[in-house]
Amino acid sequence: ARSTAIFRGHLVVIEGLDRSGKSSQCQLLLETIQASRQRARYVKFPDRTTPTGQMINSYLTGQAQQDDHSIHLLFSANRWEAIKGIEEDLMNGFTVIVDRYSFSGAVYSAAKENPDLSLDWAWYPEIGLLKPDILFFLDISSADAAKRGGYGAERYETERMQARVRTLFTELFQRLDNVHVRVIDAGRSIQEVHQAILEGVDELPWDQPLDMTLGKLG
Ligand code: Z5A
Ligand code: MG
Repeated sequence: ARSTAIFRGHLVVIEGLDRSGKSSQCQLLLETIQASRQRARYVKFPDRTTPTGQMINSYLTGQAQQDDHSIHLLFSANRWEAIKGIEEDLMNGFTVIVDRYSFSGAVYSAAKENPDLSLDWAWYPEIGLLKPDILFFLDISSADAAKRGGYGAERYETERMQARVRTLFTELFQRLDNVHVRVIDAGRSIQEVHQAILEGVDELPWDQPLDMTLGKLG
């Protein structure tokens, strides 16, 4: 009998600005991969269902106060506690689609303009987490995002914050030269954005070992 190699799945991260369509695209990608009879799973950060996630949710919705550093480390802990499960799924051949990850983690905290919380400081707890095989950054102008509805009621959903976030994402990607980042024009239709993401996913090689972790900023 012919033996078939079982390859690990891909770690696909979708990042982007507010209302750039991350969750919509993750859902579509999940459906497309599953429709082609491949294994796939969706993970969203923050995962608000765990104990750390519930604390994060209370903070984001304004029900609880937190020191900037403390909440930052909770967001990071919320990823660290999930990473073993993600690794196991990848090794079992699942493509894992991640809706926001370490990149949002560093950028939103650094955007607070707290002089004691630099981008370098914010990135540090992410070092050692699994590195995505590909990261799609959904780029959208603030004008186009505004057409998709006003700001929500959560903390960080202000124009000043979002402008800082955009600048910091650019700086972060420039300083991470070994992360495979693909910037996607997310101002197009949902289907057009989906096609652009699929093209990137289809190009990924299948025979890579799972030995890649996020490293220091350059
Ligand atoms: N945060 C942090 O500080 N630290 C961390 O470590 C992490 C996150 C992981 C909550 O995140 C906050 O946590 C967030 C970052 C911070 N703060 N802010 N701002 P969240 O991921 O839970 O927030 P969200 O509300 O789910 O995400 P979002 O950015 O606002 O939305 P989205 O997922 O990018 O977009 P969407 O829900 O897919 O689409 C938005 C709307 O636009 C919806 O009505 C769609 O139908 C529509 N849409 C989508 N695509 C299109 C296109 N192409 N055309 C037209 N309309 C579209
Ligand atoms: Mg979302």
